Amino acid sequence: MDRTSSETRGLDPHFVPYRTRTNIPPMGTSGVRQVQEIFNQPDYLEQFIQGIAYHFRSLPANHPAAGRKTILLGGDPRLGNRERILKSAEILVANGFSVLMAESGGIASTPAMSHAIRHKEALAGVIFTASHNPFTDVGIKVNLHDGSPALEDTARSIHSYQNSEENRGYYTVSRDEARNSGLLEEIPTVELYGDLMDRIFDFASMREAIRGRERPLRILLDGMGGAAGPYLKEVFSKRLELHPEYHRCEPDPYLGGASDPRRANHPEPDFPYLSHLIEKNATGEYDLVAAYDSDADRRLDGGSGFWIESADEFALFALHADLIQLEQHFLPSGEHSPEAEVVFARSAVTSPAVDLMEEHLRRHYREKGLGLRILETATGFKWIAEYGNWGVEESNGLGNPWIREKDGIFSTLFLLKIMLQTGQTPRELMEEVWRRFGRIYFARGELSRAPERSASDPAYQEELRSLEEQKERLQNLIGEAVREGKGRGEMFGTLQLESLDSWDYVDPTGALRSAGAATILQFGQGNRVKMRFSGTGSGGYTLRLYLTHYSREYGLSKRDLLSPVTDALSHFFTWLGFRDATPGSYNDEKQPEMEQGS
Ligand code: G16
Repeated sequence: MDRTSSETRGLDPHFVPYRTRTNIPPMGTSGVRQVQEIFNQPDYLEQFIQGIAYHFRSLPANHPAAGRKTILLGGDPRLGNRERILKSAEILVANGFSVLMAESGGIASTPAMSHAIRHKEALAGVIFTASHNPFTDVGIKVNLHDGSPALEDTARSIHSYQNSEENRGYYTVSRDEARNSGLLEEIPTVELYGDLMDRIFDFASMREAIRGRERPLRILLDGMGGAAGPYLKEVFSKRLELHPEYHRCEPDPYLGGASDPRRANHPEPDFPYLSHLIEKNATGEYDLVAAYDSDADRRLDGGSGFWIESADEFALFALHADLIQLEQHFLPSGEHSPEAEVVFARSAVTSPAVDLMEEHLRRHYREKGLGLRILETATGFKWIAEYGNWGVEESNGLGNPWIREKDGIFSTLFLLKIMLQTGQTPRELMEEVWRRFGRIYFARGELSRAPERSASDPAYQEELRSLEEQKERLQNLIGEAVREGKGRGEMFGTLQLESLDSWDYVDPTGALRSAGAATILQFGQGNRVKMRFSGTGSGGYTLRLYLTHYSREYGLSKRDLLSPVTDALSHFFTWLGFRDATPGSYNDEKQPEMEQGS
């Protein structure tokens, strides 16, 4: 491997051999996530970052970002991240890169980082976040020069540099040296993000509409102790001159919860983790309510006692997309679509709410001289980013074409813009969509086992191995059932299993694929279940279950409608011969019934 180019910039990088070398795991759905005890082992971070440096140092001359030397660093505020970011800066500077670090010690949201990478025309960004995982997990995402998350090819290359025989130590400079050389600087990601949102939503016109209201808006925003807070305050208070109630909007090393690892908070914007907000929204006193995960790329929006599911909100946005001139991005001369078609993407396992609007959207864009494509991708927003980023996924993530990541705050602002424009509440807006196009009832559940021991317990590795075996057995049982067509025609509870298939994903280049991206179970009476293993855990396994049921009637009780399916699934796994865990914890168990009022 070549010597560091920092030597030519008057720095004096030194080489430090690793005391211990670890086998760094490959990236999963979205970067790498590990329990902190493993991540904090001596030289783990160093080996990780040095591997990233080797990858970016070795880009071929014909790479679109070849010649660029700037890497952005930032992340969520979880315990230890500020120090990890600075340590990484020392290593990257020693490797010949210049580093731009998010302000306030590196705390930044993933969408703001993604935007800043493009804005600064940087080579890449390294984002320190384990997203919805509690503070006891550490995670790192790598984003490319266009701001999008690294795809499989980059992930594989980084993984091989991290674990290569030649990666025996890391280069570093002192913190002072890095700063004094001018190669480590801070950037104002909050301001850059605020400017972008202003351009998209035209804050001046929104302020005017806000001033014209008879009654001031009541807004409640929950940052879940993550990176969202400073961005929320910038756009809602400073730029829109609103006065929201901010809950957990100070970046917090414990992500809005207890410092005791056994009671750590789960910073995921979904019903099981938002009892406080659910209660407040139920009073009906708030026009707009929202929560964000630790890196603010996902959200849950609602208001006036009502909650909007992610894919439903995407359908709502599809109906009002002219308000943000969406089609500009897909014009023939636009950025994403040489074929002049507007691309609406969604992960295959999410609710196909937007598909119900296909005819309407096709007609709408035909009048503008544009085609339409609605397509399904594998799970992981990186696949949606590849298509221009206008898409939605199963875990409350939604993207926009201005940023190559999902972006929670964008959604809340868009919802607010539509509310101001139409004078309608979130419930009225959603009911209009359902009335016109029908409703997909959607729920997420899981079948999972997590290690009960802590990583410092000597028997931890043994427990992990045993859980890995369970996972393998479950994988094999499902695989065998799909291959041999087992279970077809059988009754599970009150439902008959009509088909059982495996779905593979191939990306638009045809070069990258995700085999077995989902298993699809079609039950009778229009009940469909898709399932896949989570790729963001840090031990144990989680088989995610996604349930859908379509109806023209939108006011039914979701729980009643889906309970035969949850029951059928329990029977199915027992019938398969898998008894180590049973499916449970459906997100809608804690979801307030929102069917009344139809
Ligand atoms: C990432 C992906 C999402 C996915 C989520 C959970 O988000 O971009 O599409 O739903 O992980 O993935 P899994 O089901 O594999 O656990 P984030 O915000 O966690 O980076």
